[in-house]
Amino acid sequence: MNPMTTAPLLQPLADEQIRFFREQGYILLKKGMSPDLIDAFNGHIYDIRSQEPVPEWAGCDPNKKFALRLFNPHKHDSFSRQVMKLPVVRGALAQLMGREAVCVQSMYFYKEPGSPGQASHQDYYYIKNDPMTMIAAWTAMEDRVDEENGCLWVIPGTHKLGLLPHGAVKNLEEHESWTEETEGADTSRQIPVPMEKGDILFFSELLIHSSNKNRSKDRWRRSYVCHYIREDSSVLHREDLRQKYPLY
Ligand SMILES: O=C(O)CCC(=O)C(=O)O
Repeated sequence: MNPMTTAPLLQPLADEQIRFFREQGYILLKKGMSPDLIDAFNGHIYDIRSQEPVPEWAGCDPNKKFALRLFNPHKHDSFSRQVMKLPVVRGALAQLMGREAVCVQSMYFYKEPGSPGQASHQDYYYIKNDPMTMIAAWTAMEDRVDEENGCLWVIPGTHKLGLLPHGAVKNLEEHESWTEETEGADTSRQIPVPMEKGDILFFSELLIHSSNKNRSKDRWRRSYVCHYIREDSSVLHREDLRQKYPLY
């Protein structure tokens, strides 16, 4: 017997779930990340912005240290990279893409009470990649992520529409002004995706999705969102996202 073996990839998704993703453009993996790991990661991210001075890469408005988001922590911080490489995420992505994924972007959202959400959009509009293989993994970092504190909303099946035009955000009370909004989408078909701590939502780069304002009094809506492409894809337009991070 050969005592050496390469660790096999996890295969957390059943065939039926992979079919659901192909049909609807998303799939929710319940309890994908352990609450202990999330608590440690939330604390670690808090510590990064609590440093004096805040490291340059994590820079922010000094009066709003825990607002909006931390952009691309995986490029600078090994804990963020480890969470980006979670074996269950790596395995699910390989199942959905047909071969291994690499990471190109990460975002840690604070979404503090009272803060606006992000208007309907398709991620491909912001990150053009060829061939089109990008999938996001959006992890809930709070006990409850729901309509009150600004959960994600998706329009099932819209990943089959191709890229739609995007224009100015229409409702600035609800949504951040610095983003753009899909035009011509039938938002009456959108559904909320309530999540619990550690649930991971995988969704296609063409799926129309959004989030609303955090209307809770005191519940944050932290999330860690990483974007992955198939290892043989290349990011074409965004120079800042060209570096591919393997998941092993
Ligand atoms: O978390 C949110 O509110 C929006 C995130 C999002 O739309 C994205 O990562 O593409």
